[in-house]
Amino acid sequence: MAITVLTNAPLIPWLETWLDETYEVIRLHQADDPATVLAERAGDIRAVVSGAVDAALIEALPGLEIIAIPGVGHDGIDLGAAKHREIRVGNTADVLNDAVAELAIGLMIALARRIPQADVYVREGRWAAEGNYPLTGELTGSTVGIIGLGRIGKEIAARCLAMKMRVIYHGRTRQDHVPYVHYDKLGDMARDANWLVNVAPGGAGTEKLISRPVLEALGPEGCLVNLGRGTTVDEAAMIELLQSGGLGGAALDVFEDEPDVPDLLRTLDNVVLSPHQGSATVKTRRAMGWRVMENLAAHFEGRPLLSSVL
Ligand code: NAP
Ligand code: 8YV
Repeated sequence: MAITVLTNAPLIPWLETWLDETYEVIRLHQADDPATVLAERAGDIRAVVSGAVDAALIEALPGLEIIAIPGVGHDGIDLGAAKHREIRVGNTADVLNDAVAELAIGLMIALARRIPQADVYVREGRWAAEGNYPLTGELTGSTVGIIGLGRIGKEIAARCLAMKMRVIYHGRTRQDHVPYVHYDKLGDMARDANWLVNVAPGGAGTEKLISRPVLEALGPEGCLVNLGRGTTVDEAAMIELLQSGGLGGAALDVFEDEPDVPDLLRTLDNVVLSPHQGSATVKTRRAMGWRVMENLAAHFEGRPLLSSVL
């Protein structure tokens, strides 16, 4: 008999197909009456493929053995509830590092060189009408402070070195085997950096970590790049400082209330916006989908998961 898997949001098409080829899939988000579906089928469900699983859903599924996240971040999963029930939690760590690091560099260059704004300048005929676009900044020779020098952070650091930047980092732990200066205090790093690039995870431990004082320490010439989670930044303070000139610029792939982006942010010229697409390449999303399948197969065959949180 086929193993039953629950999903509660659309997944990449390949993963939807692969799941259908291997498992019985219950798609809660497509059900007319999700509560009835859950009441009738809860006992059959052995796996959930989702990045959003709360304690109530875990409690509603007495046969749940594994949560397979189609991403690396686990801030959408109630890990406490999963641990309590000894439910395994797999993720797609590592397969997306390069794609996310690549977008980080892309956003930095786009912001420093005002690429989106200059593109509009040409398209609107202003080059011919008004003359050359104003001079911009550049990355070369500046200092980048990475918040969260983990799997993705290290790939960003390597690419920043190639851009001839100096790399420093902040995290809760000093890492012995990296050639970058560690800062215990984020505010101190912000003061010493021209760029802050955040790839720390979301969740309670990092809520508004990039606070108003941190942004003020980064200052009028400083730029923030956020690919971690929107919750890690005091978004209201960031917008205010971007508007008043207290912060030089921001390039943002993640937001507090996705997919809603504050109107004010969308009007600012010193900002580059990206719709949470760090891992959103064909190659990487395929690899992430495949990792979900590998984690499920490993679990049901009694092997260790290929990448896991619990
Ligand atoms: P990782 O290897 O676990 O690295 C996370 C880093 O964050 C670690 O170096 C950790 O260092 C640091 N960190 C954790 N809590 C912290 C805190 N309270 N203060 C300061 N630093 C802290 O994770 P990863 O695979 O690189 O992924 C990182 C995050 O990137 C994910 O959780 C996700 O939110 C985000 N992400 C975004 C996209 C996108 O499309 N934009 C794609 C993938 C991932 P310490 O333990 O020493 O503090
Ligand atoms: C994706 C991400 O947006 O992996 C993560 O933590 O934020 C991104 O890769 C998402 O998880 C895709 O499902």
